[in-house]
Amino acid sequence: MNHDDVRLLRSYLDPDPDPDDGAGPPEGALGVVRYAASSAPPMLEGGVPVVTLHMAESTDEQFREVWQSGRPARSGVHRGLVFAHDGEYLLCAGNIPLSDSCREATRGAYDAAFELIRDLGYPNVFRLWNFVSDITAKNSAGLEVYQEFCASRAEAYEANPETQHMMSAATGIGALGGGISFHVLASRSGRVTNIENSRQVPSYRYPRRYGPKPPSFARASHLSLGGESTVFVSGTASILGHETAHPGDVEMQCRTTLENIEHLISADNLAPYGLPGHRLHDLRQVKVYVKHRSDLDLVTKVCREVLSPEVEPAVFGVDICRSDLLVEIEGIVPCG
Ligand code: 3EB
Repeated sequence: MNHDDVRLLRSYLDPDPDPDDGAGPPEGALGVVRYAASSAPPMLEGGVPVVTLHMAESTDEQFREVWQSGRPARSGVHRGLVFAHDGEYLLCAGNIPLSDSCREATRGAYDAAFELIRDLGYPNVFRLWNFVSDITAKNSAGLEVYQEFCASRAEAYEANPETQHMMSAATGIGALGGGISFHVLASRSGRVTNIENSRQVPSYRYPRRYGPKPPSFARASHLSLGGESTVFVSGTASILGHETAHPGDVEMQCRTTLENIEHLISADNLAPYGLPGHRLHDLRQVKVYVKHRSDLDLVTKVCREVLSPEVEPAVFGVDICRSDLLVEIEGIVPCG
């Protein structure tokens, strides 16, 4: 590959121009994620992976996120996952259908993703998303779906020590249907630094009360490649230490979440990683998840107050992984 050609993956999040139909993915896309009013398993459309998540009611605005490398990609299907890769970037997506227990299917899907990453040679995972319908519902064994998902994901990471560094920035959030949909972005030669937040206990050290095995993700990941870099901010909630701050108060949860992100990307928090700091105003491609639809307007207002006026946050009314968490926010800081 011509090295001058290596660029960070471009992406954008827009209102879906054509939510009801498949006009097809835009030219040069590595993958497309649709935040839609119904779900579909990930599939290849014209050779491009398309993930359709049930994240909106039919009257809500729908969004589309496009990941674009501009280079020709090869795509395929591997053990139920769809993927595309272009020599520098890999996007792969899977779906675990609804059932009473997601344990084996989650393990199998994560194992398959790790295998693909290894076999195709994209070991530098920098962003993962997990959309989980009925996320706080209990299965017949009395375990919440998210907690069972976390246990199974932790086992997949444990099963292969070389995947530990793949506990990168992630989102774990509710969806309105569709089982568990996940997608992963990885790079061949980029340098990934996984970042923790000094205001929060690392997710993989949460105590047992949040589930039999802790979640497996970093608070952010820094990807550096070809002289450019990006900070990917994980789904962030009103958690201080490991505890939910301001239960029952959505406005304070929203403000605390934004403060958590502000601190996460600050010079204070990033200096130990040898990285410069950023401001909340630098956050782009912001997604906001709100547990109660009646809080959508208030949360949108608070986010608009604090974020750059250039940012149009995509706001979704979906459940969140703990019964007392009311808001979760993620985004990207392009560092040039
Ligand atoms: C938290 O901080 C809130 O399980 O992949 C945020 C980001 C959350 C990722 C995941 C969960 C996940 O614990 C929830």
